[in-house]
Amino acid sequence: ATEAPWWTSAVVYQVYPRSFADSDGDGIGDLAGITARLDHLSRLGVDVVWLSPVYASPQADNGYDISDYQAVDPVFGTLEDFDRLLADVHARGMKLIMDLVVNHTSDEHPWFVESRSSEDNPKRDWYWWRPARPGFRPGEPGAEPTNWESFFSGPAWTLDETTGEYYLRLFDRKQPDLNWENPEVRQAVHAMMRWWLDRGVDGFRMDVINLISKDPALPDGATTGLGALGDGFPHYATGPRIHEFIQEMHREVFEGREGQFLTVGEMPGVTWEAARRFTDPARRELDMVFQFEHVSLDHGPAGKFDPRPLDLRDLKASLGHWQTALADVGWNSLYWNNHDQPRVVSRFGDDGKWWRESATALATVLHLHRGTPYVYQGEELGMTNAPFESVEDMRDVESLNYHRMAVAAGHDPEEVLRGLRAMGRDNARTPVQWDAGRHAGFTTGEPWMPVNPNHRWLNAEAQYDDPRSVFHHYRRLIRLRHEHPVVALGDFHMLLPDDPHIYAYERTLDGTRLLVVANLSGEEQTAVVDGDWSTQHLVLSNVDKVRADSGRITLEPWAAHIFMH
Ligand code: ISL
Repeated sequence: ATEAPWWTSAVVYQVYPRSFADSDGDGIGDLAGITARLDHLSRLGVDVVWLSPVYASPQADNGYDISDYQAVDPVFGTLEDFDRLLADVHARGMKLIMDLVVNHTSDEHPWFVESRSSEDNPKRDWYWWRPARPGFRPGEPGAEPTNWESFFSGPAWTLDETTGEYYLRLFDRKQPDLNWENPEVRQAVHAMMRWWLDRGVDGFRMDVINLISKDPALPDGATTGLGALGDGFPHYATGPRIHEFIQEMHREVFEGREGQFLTVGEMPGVTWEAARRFTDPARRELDMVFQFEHVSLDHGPAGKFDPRPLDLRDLKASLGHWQTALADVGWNSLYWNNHDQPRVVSRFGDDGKWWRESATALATVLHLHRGTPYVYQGEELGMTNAPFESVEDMRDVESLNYHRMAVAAGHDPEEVLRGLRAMGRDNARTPVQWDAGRHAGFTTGEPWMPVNPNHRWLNAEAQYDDPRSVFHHYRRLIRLRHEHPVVALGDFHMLLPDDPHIYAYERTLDGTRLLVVANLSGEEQTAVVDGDWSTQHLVLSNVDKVRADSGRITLEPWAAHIFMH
């Protein structure tokens, strides 16, 4: 057996630069703002910073629409600001990974500007161009080359007047999909990646990387009842050449420098079977992937904006299954939150009466699994969803498009708003709450998106001096992973799978046994588990009084305990 890679005991912290910290008062977070707040990350004890996109971008999707991969957007600063941030991160013993968004570019990227200019432009084939559907005139309803629906509502194709052809864009109209079938595209991406690695970055989080191989026949998707649009997912996700493309990327970019970097592929809809292949070290593809099963369990029949309550048994079955599936081969990533998900304390916890308890209980449950945990900015403070009054308070292209189209299709506007309030991505994007002052210490100007009014009591400054705070709980969880190999590497065994309120599991490594038992409900529970689990073995809890006697454990609302012997 070889030694476990460094990232098996690491914790990653995601920074969404727009909302992290603003240094120049323009109301938008920036690189110098991050550099000025690195103490926060050192105190927390994380190992890696994942920086969401800071590249040049028209910001149609907050930087996930890139117009120059080798430049920093002026809104975030300069390349010099970036180099300073990277140097300071390294000086503190942390690493920094970049967001790699190469399924699509901005429509303002020079590659696309050229590509759209004429049908015989040398870069025409760098994107997916197709004529209108036979028998339809360009622009007519239904004339799109396929019936695929965009992630951001409506058809996945946009007509370009220049040539009268359509281009594929699985996300916004300003995010045309690159054609990875074309080797020049792949070479350009590899060269760009090497440029960043040579600059000193420590790896990449790869945006929707399982979408880069499409079935070149572009078949229509199955239609599901009412809507005229079809589900293209089976034809553009984890397509025929996906493993080939990722292995080629590994060879072209990382070969000979293995072990230094971290690669994590974001993969909506990925199955555990595919995830095993992507993360099997022998296949030389990726270190880990972000899967979406556990953050889809509360989606209703009409999708993510039709939420229903989570059944804890489903969550345990799902995460437990991924633990087992990637036990002998591959590696899991662990997350509740990122810039696309509502805040976990509001979603699966209780952001009212049991705010602190539920935020820390959920953190405990996640962080003691086997895998690499990701903390999204503000999660370590227990930040909550935002009190959006109307759609005017929202900024996200996904939410705005969905609202417009759902209302136009005759849905009840109040219902639409309810879905957006619960599940909208803007919940994750309100500014980080540093202190109780004006705009939470995020900016001296007008923030691009209002700060949550609860920053008066929910903020970093208030938590630094409070040992019971959410912040210090996260800090302790991170330290446990660093100090105890059983947390990083131990085998996982789910306990009490049928209990609707208790999340419990064991981890074992060599002679060490570790028990996590958490009450994810607002009522007292009793857990009965095998083994000599008593208070003298307690390692960490989020409540002051713990009652445990030979495996009979009383759990106050949202109590979460870790035992070890
Ligand atoms: O939140 C979603 C929409 O319902 C997800 O499906 C999301 O769009 C998907 O996870 C892909 O996300 C990534 O790529 C998008 C970008 O908008 C997201 O912010 C990014 O994380 C397009 O680049």
